[in-house]
This record gives sequence, structure tokens and C-alpha cells, in this order.
Amino acid sequence: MGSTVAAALLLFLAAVPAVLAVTFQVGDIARWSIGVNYTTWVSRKTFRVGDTLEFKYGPSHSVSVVDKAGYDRCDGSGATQSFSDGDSKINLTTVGTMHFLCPTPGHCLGGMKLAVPVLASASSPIAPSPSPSAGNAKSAASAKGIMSYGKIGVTMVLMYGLMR
Ligand SMILES: *[C@@H]1O[C@H](CO)[C@@H](O)[C@H](O)[C@H]1NC(C)=O
Ligand SMILES: *[C@@H]1O[C@H](CO)[C@@H](O)[C@H](O)[C@H]1NC(C)=O
Ligand SMILES: [Cu+2]
Repeated sequence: MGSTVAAALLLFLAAVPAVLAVTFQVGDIARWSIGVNYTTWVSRKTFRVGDTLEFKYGPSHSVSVVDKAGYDRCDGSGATQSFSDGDSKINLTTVGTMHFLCPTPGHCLGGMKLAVPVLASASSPIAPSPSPSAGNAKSAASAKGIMSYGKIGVTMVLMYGLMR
């Protein structure tokens, strides 16, 4: 019985293309805090329209959405949105770079700033023109392939657990 469920799950995950929206926990286990290099964090990921950023943080921190100038100068005075609830989810709705910082004095200078490049949704009809970015498109495609292999791997571990 368990293995039937697991097999069905495996079929389901294998059949669904890996274009499902992703929720990224900012900073992973380090969360939104001082001392994390968010440039490095961003560089290992691909963000797309439809994905969500989740900021988790303690009461000394907040999240402000700023423009590039604010980001560059660590100036949160022009923030278009601010969150202080400790668990803030931000939907990535448009292509382009989104900028964030922590408005607590000194924290942005301490590294709490984040610039997230948002690409078009993988299933978007407005695909980027294939000519100059063909290499990018190709690596995005292989990243997706890796993602679905990851899902299958997780499923297999689940399956193994259920069959024991
Ligand atoms: C973060 O790491 C990058 C290299 O990945 C480096 O260029 C940058 O200076 C670092 N930023 C900080 C604030 O340490
Ligand atoms: C983000 O998207 C989710 C699911 O699509 C929705 O429930 C939520 O209200 C959105 N949040 C904002 C701030 O728009
Ligand atoms: Cu802070």
C-alpha cells in the first residue's frame, strides 16, 4: 500500500515539469541576519516571476523594499514597502532586479542588503529572445533538469522509507 502511494507520487513528480513556483528562504538556515553575504546567496540561485522570497528574522530586523539607489547607499528612506512581522513573504511578480535592505541602523552596512535578479517565468509566453541569451537559456534548462532529478531523488528516499 505504502509503495503504491510512493509509486504514484513518483509518477506524479516525474510527469509534472519542474516549472512550479519556488519559495526561497532568504539566507537559507542563516535567515535574514547580519554577517551573511547575500550576494553569494543570490549567485547560487535562479529566481523567476511567480517565485516567492521568505524572510525570517528576529525582532531587531525588518525588511524594506528599496530601489537600486537606496540599495547602493544603504538608504531605506525611500522604501516602497516595509515588513517587520518576522516572517515576510514577497512575491516576485515582475522581471528585473528587486532590492531589499534591513532599515535598522548599521544593519545594511553590516551586510543586510539583497539584490535579487528576477527572470521571466519558465512557462511565460514572453520568452526572452533566443539569440544572444541562448547560452543562458540552455543553462537555465539544465538547472531545471537538475531540479527535477532532485525531486525524484527525494521521492526515492521517501519511497524507500515507506517500503521498509
Ligand atoms: C560577498 O562575496 C563576494 C564574492 O562572492 C565579494 O565580492 C563581496 O565583497 C562580498 N561582500 C561582502 C559584504 O563581504
Ligand atoms: C503572493 O502570492 C500568494 C499565492 O499566489 C498569495 O496568496 C499572496 O496573497 C501574495 N502575496 C502578496 C503580498 O501579494
Ligand atoms: Cu537587521
